[in-house]
Amino acid sequence: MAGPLSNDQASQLQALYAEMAPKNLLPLWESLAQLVLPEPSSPARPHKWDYDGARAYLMRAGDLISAKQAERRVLILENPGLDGLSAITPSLYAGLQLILPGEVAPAHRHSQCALRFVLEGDGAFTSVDGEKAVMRPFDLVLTPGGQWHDHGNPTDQPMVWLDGLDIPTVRHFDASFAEQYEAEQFPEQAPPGDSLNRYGRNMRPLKGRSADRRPAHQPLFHYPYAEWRPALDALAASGADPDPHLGHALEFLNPVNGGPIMATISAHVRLMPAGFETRARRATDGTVFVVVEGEGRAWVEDEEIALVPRDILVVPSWKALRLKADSRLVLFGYSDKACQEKLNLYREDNT
Ligand code: GTQ
Repeated sequence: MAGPLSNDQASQLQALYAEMAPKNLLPLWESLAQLVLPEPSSPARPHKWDYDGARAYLMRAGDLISAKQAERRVLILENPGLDGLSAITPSLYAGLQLILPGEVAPAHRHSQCALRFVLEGDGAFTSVDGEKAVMRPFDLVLTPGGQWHDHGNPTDQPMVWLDGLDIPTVRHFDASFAEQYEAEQFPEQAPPGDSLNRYGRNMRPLKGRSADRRPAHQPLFHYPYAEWRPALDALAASGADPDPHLGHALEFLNPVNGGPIMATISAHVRLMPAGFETRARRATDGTVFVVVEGEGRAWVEDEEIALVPRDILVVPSWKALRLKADSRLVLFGYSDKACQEKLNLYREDNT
């Protein structure tokens, strides 16, 4: 529109809007600039949850409701900018799940993809289509969409892990289906660790029925700390220069195609040597980080955030992140990069 509106024009337009609104018709020209942004302007805010603080509430919940009663006893980590949405970024969900000794979280399946990143305890399991992954600290375990899963804790210590799901993405597409299994646990189909043995070592079964048991597109669902942590150390020890924006960083892969771990979620780990300071980097994938080891500081734009082990930090889309390792710093991170790349939306800016 060339030039400002005359008073007469403006008042006639207001009358038009008022008449159209009850017919569910709206003028695009009043909102175009907010709908088609020149660059991302996330409603999500950077935020850090300290583990000990959140854990105290989770344990109180543990005294008040059983895993069975709750179906999943989880505290949702809701982004302070996404009130009421149960979302940590506009596309992703995060929660802290507690399973006490002897408890079972009953079998169900749903469209949503989930990852679990173990924060506390050693020896509980997630069973996926009847195969257990025995969970140890800082293991990554997947329950891809559509697969039956239950959790149980046969140990004498509480188990806590971070749940990362694509709940808001599935909600966005209006595509959620979920069902309970008829029994508490899905019947065992294979010994614990079977898929890891067959698909987790850069190999795959040459032949055999068991090769067909897992869904062909998603055979591997356990990425143990005992494997990913030494890989990062070896990289650091090799003399390779850390990436100036990331440090030494490795992405978890689906062995079928070398792509991201699940259809909607990507995950990675990174190691920054003591004293290392990254350059600022921004990307369109708002990312949830867990501090695995070490102490350091993050700057999200100008906000400084101290980091200690088990802290959970969310960095929204297109906010510049800079990290400094005060001691050797190891982070796990997950984001919707997998989904954005499929939609040709992903961008990063490494300045
Ligand atoms: O363990 O299946 O945090 O279905 C949220 C939804 C965990 C789970 C969550 C879920 C689960």
